[in-house]
Amino acid sequence: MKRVITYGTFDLLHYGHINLLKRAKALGDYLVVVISSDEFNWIEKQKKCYFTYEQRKALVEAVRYVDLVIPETSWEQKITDVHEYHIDTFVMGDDWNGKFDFLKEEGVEVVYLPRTPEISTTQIKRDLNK
Ligand code: C2G
Repeated sequence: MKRVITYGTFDLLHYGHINLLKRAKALGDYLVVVISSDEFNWIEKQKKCYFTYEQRKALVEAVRYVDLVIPETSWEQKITDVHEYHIDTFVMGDDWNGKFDFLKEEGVEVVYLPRTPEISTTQIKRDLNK
């Protein structure tokens, strides 16, 4: 059983997120998705989410590629997460390219996947405000 993990905010869930989750699941058999808590988003990423953590969790849990959703409350938890959940592969979109290579020292394969162009939560908000 190959276990994959990925992290994100996943606010206003869109096809770019789904494309990432689909490709992440294709790299193994079990996908853990770590969703940023409301506090983590605000304090660490200055992101104000439209949907609360619970709402974002419910949406991502409904995606067929996802097996488990847990909260992201710190930047540092990745190292403990990969051991606690016996992760083989860590996946992120390539806007994070190189940022998490330290996880290779934990024996984890680190994969950066191309982002889906044109779509983002920020773009959706911008378009809706026009
Ligand atoms: N993504 C993508 N294509 C898009 C938009 C997002 O592939 N058009 C990917 C991102 O690269 C990321 C995932 O979808 O891998 C989630 O994106 P966000 O919700 O924007 O996550 P982010 O705020 O980058 O949080 O500790 C890591 C952070 O929690 C990542």
